[in-house]
Amino acid sequence: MIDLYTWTTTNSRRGIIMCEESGLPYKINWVNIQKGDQKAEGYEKINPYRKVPALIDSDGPGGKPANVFESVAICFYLAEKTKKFLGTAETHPDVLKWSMFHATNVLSLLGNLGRIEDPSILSGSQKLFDVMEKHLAGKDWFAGDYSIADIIPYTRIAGVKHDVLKVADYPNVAAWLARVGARPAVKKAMDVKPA
Ligand SMILES: N[C@@H](CCC(=O)N[C@@H](CS)C(=O)NCC(=O)O)C(=O)O
Repeated sequence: MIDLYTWTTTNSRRGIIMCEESGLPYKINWVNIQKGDQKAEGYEKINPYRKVPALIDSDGPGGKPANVFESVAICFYLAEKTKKFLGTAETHPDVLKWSMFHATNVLSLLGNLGRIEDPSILSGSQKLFDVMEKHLAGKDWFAGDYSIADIIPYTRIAGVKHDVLKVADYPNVAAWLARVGARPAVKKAMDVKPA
């Protein structure tokens, strides 16, 4: 069983989507970061950085419990565990490079868009959108079939709300976003709410 520690934010939902897509049994433990649950005694054993999401897999490698924090690490961990969403031998290099493109550029820069007043964040984000728009021309997914290279950026791009940078101005990215959002696992993960 996988215990997922998460909340309703962009990074949190990435973890939920990956659990849902993996098809493995998992339980959500809501960590209300607005109320400060991440500061509770003991949570540092689940994530020393005291952030969500994180997981404990009771059936990790060698049948021993495994602890994983960082939403992108959760995507890689569950993809490797289930041997899903990592591409074929041929497309695996593309899955790796686009996953890391998103992890190291898209997640960080777009996370600051509209939050920090710095023109380089807008111009940098526009450059990322130009790259994605060009790459997705004539393609359904970032790297062959649907993979973690699509799961990793989804919630961040879905969350873009900006006066100048609009996803609708990038039709290939907008169509990709709709395709990912239409997946039953993604819909379920985006809708689940704390009781
Ligand atoms: N790079 C981390 C970022 C995690 C993160 O920043 N989580 C936020 C919610 S989106 C959080 O836990 N905030 C609570 C806090 O900072 O106290 C990941 O992708 O997992």
